[in-house]
Amino acid sequence: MTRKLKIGITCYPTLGGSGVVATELGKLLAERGHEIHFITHSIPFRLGKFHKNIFFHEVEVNEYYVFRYPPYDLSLASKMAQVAKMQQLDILHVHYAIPHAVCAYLAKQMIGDGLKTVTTLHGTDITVLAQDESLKDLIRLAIHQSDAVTAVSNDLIAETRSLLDIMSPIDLTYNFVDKRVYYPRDVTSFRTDFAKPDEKILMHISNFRPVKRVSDVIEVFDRVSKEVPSKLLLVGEGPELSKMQCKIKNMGLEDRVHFLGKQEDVAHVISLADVMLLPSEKESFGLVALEAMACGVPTIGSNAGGIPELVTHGETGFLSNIGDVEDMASNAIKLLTDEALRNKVKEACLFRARHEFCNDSITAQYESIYYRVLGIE
Ligand code: GMT
Repeated sequence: MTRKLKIGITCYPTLGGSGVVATELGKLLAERGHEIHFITHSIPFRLGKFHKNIFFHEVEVNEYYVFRYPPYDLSLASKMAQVAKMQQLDILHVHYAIPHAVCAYLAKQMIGDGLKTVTTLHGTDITVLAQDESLKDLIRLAIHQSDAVTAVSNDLIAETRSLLDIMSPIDLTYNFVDKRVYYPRDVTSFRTDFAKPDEKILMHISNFRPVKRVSDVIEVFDRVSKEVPSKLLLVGEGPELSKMQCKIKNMGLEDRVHFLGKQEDVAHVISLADVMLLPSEKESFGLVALEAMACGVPTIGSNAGGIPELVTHGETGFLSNIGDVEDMASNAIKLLTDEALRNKVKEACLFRARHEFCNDSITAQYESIYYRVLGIE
């Protein structure tokens, strides 16, 4: 029987796709009998109910009065070392390079080589932060000092190599969804809250940062709604939200747009949609497009970063150049007005999500990386 491992996981617990992936991975590894220790500043928001084999260790910052900025990173590194020692961790798996991979390196210095570290790169830790000359060397150091490095798309691997001049191996581990959670839900009873029976629903879910180009979402919807009776549901919150509210008002679209704020039960919400819009400027993977795909909802968006590795143009969605809202709108109109095409694309979405991005196979890939760094083949 393969040895069960003790694995520490650090991620951003309260926001973003990287935190979701890290938390879901922890839950799945725990189901497979491994002991999981989350080391984070708060309980990961997707953790939910009590789980066998999962423990949570809270990182508390030291607020000593001489500190102008309480050093969270040092508290995290100390906590990692403390938990690793107390729980005899085999592996520390950190998600997002800054500061987590640097903290893992420090923890390893405190514990010794018995503790192996794995870093998963998620996107903006490379595509945005590694462009910053003041952080570049630090990120490169953290990557070189990890016992294994994984990235969520081939595009991100290529970006990491070119931006940081990294030659060492990087494993590809795509994002995944739990097929027991993400499947088309019956939402007939609450669909009527948002749209009439003859109206289509377009949806966008994000953290409303400039990189998501929410303004393009509105431009696309404006064009679509002139041709197809439809509503736009905006899910999530973030810095661009109020600007987008103004834009919607100025364009006279208020009656056709609903803001749903942050939502917990994403599979239910996504099942309301006929189309997901993801016109991002940068996107290393695009977890929301996979969540949509698994619920049978195709994505119309940009061909940025890793999106084309996930969305097959013409089969499970339609991709255009960044900012080409005319093309995105014409693809959406084509899809929303052709029922046969919509059904075909929906089937292709369900098949691809289940077969290519299935929780079982991606969890097994992470497991084999852990065994490899531990020298257990
Ligand atoms: O989508 C975001 O901006 C949040 C960000 C994060 O760090 O959580 O997402 C990144 O990681 C996700 C999980 O691997 C990927 O699916 C997203 O594509 C990636 N975001 C970007 O590259 C902008």
